[in-house]
Amino acid sequence: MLCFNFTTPKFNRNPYSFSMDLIKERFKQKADEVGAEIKQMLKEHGNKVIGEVTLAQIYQGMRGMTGLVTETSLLDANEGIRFRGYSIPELKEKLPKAPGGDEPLPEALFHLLLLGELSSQEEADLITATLQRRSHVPNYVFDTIEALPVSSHPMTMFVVGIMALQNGSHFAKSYAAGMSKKDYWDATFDDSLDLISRLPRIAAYIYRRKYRNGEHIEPNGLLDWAGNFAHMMGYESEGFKELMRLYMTIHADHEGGNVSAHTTHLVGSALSDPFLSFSAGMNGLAGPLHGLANQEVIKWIFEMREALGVDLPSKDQIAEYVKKTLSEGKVVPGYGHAVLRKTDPRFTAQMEFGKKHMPDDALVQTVWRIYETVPDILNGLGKVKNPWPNVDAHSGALLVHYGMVEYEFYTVLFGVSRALGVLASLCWDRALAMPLERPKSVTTNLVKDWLQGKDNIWGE
Ligand code: CMX
Repeated sequence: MLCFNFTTPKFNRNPYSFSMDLIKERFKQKADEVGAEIKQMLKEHGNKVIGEVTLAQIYQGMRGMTGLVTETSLLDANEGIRFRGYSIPELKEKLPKAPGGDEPLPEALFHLLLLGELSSQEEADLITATLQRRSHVPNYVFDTIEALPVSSHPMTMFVVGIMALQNGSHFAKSYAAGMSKKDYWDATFDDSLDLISRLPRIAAYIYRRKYRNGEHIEPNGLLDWAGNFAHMMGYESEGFKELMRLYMTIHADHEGGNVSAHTTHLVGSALSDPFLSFSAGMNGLAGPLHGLANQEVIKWIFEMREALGVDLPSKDQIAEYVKKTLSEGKVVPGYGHAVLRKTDPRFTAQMEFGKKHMPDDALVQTVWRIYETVPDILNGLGKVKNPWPNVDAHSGALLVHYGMVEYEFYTVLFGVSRALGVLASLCWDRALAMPLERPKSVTTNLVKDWLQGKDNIWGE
């Protein structure tokens, strides 16, 4: 448990910087402990074999191939995600909340991901205040976004905004000035905090530029990170703020192998600074098989409702439409997963939110009917390994309920949240001095030679 003593003379700064200094110190202490354990573990067990790699795996997206260490979360195929050992229902209960709110504060999740410890309310509030304090976005970042056509996809604007921020990277500046390896983690930590503080401002700017005639809303320094994000986008209801707190918490991390997390880690392994690494991860999130699926889901539901001419299609109508989608050689967005083999608990958490706040909403009910219909159909195809819904199957309908109908923006929301997980992981990568990632690849000709029994084919 962290302890904050504002009168300690060691830190003659404002209390918020003081608290982050303590969190930073605690992080470094933990990372040093874990680093020493790993060193010893590798000395004793470094040659132990973890699994085998099949030919199918190297051709088929490395499914199930353990090849990474990510400290912040772990995904079980049947149970779903655990953040530092805590399931989503446990986090909903244990993480601090905003005043009067029921949903967890994402900044408290960040504390957990970073330190592996639940935060007190006071600690969460101090992180909120720190993020507020660091949230200034220089004008040239907005100017850079403005240089793009307003028709650009919001994810393109988001990545461009992140890249414009890179000019302020502590890591890049310190590296250029000859920073020692032992200080990499420190500059990564500062860049990560700056990014997390500023992303909501950039995202809200993009939203208001593209969908609200460029009428921007100043931040409210009294609100929590997600609440302020909702406010800057122009959503003032407590319901939407609560949704943003839940949304930002459950989308934050999904262990290390998913495209956005793995890309951030991979690019970071070249010592690209957190801005370069995170923006690379966001380019991966913008793919329709990953984060863009959230826009695809609601687009698909809107198209279905329009084609059928009803607000709440029956299960039979949904089944017909699903079959049509499949017959056109398309996937059913929001269903399936590379690792999960059951309903995603992130879907369930959103379903519970829907039942509590908007049980009679026709679009939300449509999502539930799709859930009752699609798994059987996908199962019937005989090839889909996971017929159950993932996180993206539900999120759009909740957003539409509060008036956010601009579904092209949805992946940006996912991206703001994902920063919490992948940047906490990047801090760990640097603190544990993770090396350049560089797996071996082969050619099909080499594989064919190997199958014909040629010796010494892998260059051993
Ligand atoms: N609809 C139709 N077909 C599907 C399907 C779906 N929802 N999910 C999987 N399949 C198909 C695959 O396309 C594949 O078909 P082919 O053999 O013809 O190529 C077959 O079933 C086997 O695929 P799989 O092993 O079950 O799934 P993968 O691990 O290869 O892919 C995923 C996982 C998520 C890309 C896939 O399920 C999919 O495309 N889902 C729809 C898109 C989606 O919702 N993505 C979001 C995932 C969560 C996130 O990252 O945000």
